[in-house]
Amino acid sequence: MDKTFIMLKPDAVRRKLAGEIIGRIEAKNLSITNMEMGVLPRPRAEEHYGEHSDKPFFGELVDFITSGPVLRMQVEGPKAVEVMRTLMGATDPAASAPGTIRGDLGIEITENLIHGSDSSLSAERELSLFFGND
Ligand code: D4T
Repeated sequence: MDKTFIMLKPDAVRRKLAGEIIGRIEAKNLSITNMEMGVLPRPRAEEHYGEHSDKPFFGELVDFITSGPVLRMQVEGPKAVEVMRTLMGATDPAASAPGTIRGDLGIEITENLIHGSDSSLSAERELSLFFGND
C-alpha cells in the first residue's frame, strides 16, 4: 500500500466542503488512516511550502494556508500519490478538468481547496512533518 499526505485547505473547511471531498476520497476506495484538524503554525506552513519560498506568491500562499483550520490526512491505497493527484485535478481550478475536486469546486489558484503530495518522497517528508511517521 502506498501512502500520501492530503490537506484540505482553509477554503474547503470554510465552505463546508470537507464532507464532499472526503466522500470522493472514500468513494475511490482509498483509506484515510490518520486525520487531524487545526490551524497551521506559520513556521510549519513555511517549512511545508519551502520549495516556493522564492516565488512571488509565497507570502500570499502562507497567509492563506494559515488563515483558518485545515484538515490533514494520511491516505493509503494502491498508487495513492498518483490516484489522489488525479482526483484533485490541475493546480489552477480555473483549468482543472470537470469531474476533479478542483475542477468541480474551485475557481481561484490560491484557494484551490486541497493539497496532495506530488511524489512518494514528498509524501514521506510531509507525513513525517505533520504526523511524525513515514
Ligand atoms: P499544492 O502544493 O498546494 O498541492 O499545489 P500543487 O502541488 O498542485 O501546486 P504547486 O506546488 O505548484 O503550488 C503550490 C500552491 O501554491 C499556490 N499557487 C501556485 C499560487 O497561489 N499561485 C501560483 O501562481 C501558483 C503556481 C497554489 C498551490
